[in-house]
Parts: sequence; C-alpha cells; structure tokens
Amino acid sequence: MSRFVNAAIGQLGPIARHETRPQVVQRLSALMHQAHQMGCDLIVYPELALTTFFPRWYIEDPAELDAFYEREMPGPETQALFDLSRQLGIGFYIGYGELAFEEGRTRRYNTSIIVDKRGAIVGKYRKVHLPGHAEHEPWRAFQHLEKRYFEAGKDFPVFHAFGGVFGMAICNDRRWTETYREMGVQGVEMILIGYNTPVHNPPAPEHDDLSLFHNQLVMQAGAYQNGTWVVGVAKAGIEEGVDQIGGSCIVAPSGEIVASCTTKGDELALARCDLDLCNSFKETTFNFDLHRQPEAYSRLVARKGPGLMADGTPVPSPSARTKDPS
Ligand code: CDV
Repeated sequence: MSRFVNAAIGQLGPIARHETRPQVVQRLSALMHQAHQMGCDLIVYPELALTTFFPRWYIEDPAELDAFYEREMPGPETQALFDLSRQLGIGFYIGYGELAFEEGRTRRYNTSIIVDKRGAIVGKYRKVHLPGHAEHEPWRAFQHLEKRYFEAGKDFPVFHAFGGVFGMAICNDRRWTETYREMGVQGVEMILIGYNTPVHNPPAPEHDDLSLFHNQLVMQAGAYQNGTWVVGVAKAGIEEGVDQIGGSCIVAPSGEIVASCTTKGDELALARCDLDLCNSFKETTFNFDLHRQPEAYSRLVARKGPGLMADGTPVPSPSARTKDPS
C-alpha cells in the first residue's frame, strides 16, 4: 500500500524589514507555482514567513511592534496566497505572528497553519517552546525576544490532511524530544516545521560551528524515533545583518534525509513521501503500544528540570559540579 504526498520545501532567503506583505506574498506565490509545476500536493514555508524576524530587535513602540503581526488569516494581504492555493490545488504550511483577542485581552502568538488543497485552513498550532529572553539584553550582538513578544502555545494537536495524520512545530520546538513524542503518540505521519535559526548563539558561541549539525540531528532523530516524516524549512541567509542557517530538508521515517536545499535563498526542494513508509517503524521498533513504558516516565511530566535523583539526593547544578578526584 502507498499513500504518496509530494512535498515541497519552500525555503526563503532573507526578508528585509522594509519588505511589504504583498512583496513577500509574491515570493511565496512564485515558489508555489514552481511546486505546482513539479506536481506537489503541499509546500512548506518557514516560521514568521511574512516578515523579517522581528524578535531580533527590542521594539518599544507598540504600534511598530503590532505591525509585524496578522490580525486575521487570511487577511487582505495574504488572501492572494489562499486563492492561488485553491486555484492550483496545492496545500501549504506557513508561520506568522498572530495577534488574537481572547478572554478579554490582546494576545500574541508565534503561529503556523496547514491549508489544504482547497485553500481552507485545516490546522492551527501555536509555538510551545519560545526561546530567548523577555528583557532587553544589550550585551548580545542581536536580541532574541520571543519570550517578550509571544505567549506560549498549550499543546501539539495533529490533523487529518493530505490523506494522512499531520502535525506542526515551529523552530525551537524541533530541538525538544517532547515535541515529536507528543505527536508520535497521536499517530503523526508528517511533521511540518518552519524555522529562523541564527548561526550565532550569543549565550553559547561555542555552539555556532555546530548549528547545521544540530538542525539535522534533532529532525532526523525525531523522525526515526516516532516513525514519521519531518519537513524542516528555513528562512536563511543574512537578514538585517544576522546570518541565519539554511539546511532545509525532508527526513524519511527511517531518519534519512531524502531532499535538501543547497542555497540560502528562495529555493524549492522536493520529495515523494509515502506516508505508508511510517508503518514498518510504527509497527516494529517503535510500536508504542507494545514497547513504551509510561509508568517509568512519570518524571517527564511531573517536573520541569532536574530535581531529586532516584536515591533522594538533589541533583547538583552544572556550575556546582566539581571534578571527580578519582
Ligand atoms: N526562532 C527560533 O526558535 N530560533 C532558535 C534559536 C534562538 C536558537 C532555534 O532553536 O533555532
């Protein structure tokens, strides 16, 4: 049995601060046309794909900040992408800043959606793992103010789409085991992930040379350990002076990379993804019903970080650890 989804990576190069939504939608549309010409069912765009990655700046003026968010989806400036999706019969995933009015107040989220081949939204996800910091930290070469500009999402829902079970994650989520497993236990068959990852990590510059390696490592492990396809898509290149990694790729349930981008600009890469390739992993090594032992994992949800060790002693903080004299 085979259930093929022809998936396209719709990698973007940098988006400058002055670029308008219509200009960006034109770039997204050009990629969508190419994907359609190549017979794709789905194109995956990056995180915050309609604007520059604004959390790199400490922005004090609320009006200036709000201009980076969407109040409705589709809205007047994004409707054209939904129309094109319906006209061409191709679905898409896209990330954007969401400004919502809920429970009597304005809320901001780092959001993604899945749109089906009829141009209808069939799934929405709000980023759970928000990296960075909430206050201005001028010592950094650039800011990463996601903790200031967004509230965290609450879960990892999956959706019926494209003849299979689809899930979403956004950028930093892809580094966390829990992201994949939450969707794995819901039978996910393809996880779509957009990202903006600077090469330079101000709190840990010693990791800079490993940024592409870590990008592949986490997505390949997440795919294999949950028997699912993973599509990871970058906004890459030097954006407003900040160098962001490329490395967009499609990972099979075997953990193998089957398609990848080679540039750091607007680029399409494709794979013919058989959702039924998930089965041999979900039914053997990672047959969760047979092999998982949730009763042994209680600490995973009972605590956030290191607490007591199994013998009841507190875990020493990394900075308090001394070298074993033996
Ligand atoms: N947009 C992101 O979530 N970026 C983070 C950076 C800050 C490390 C990432 O995990 O790629």
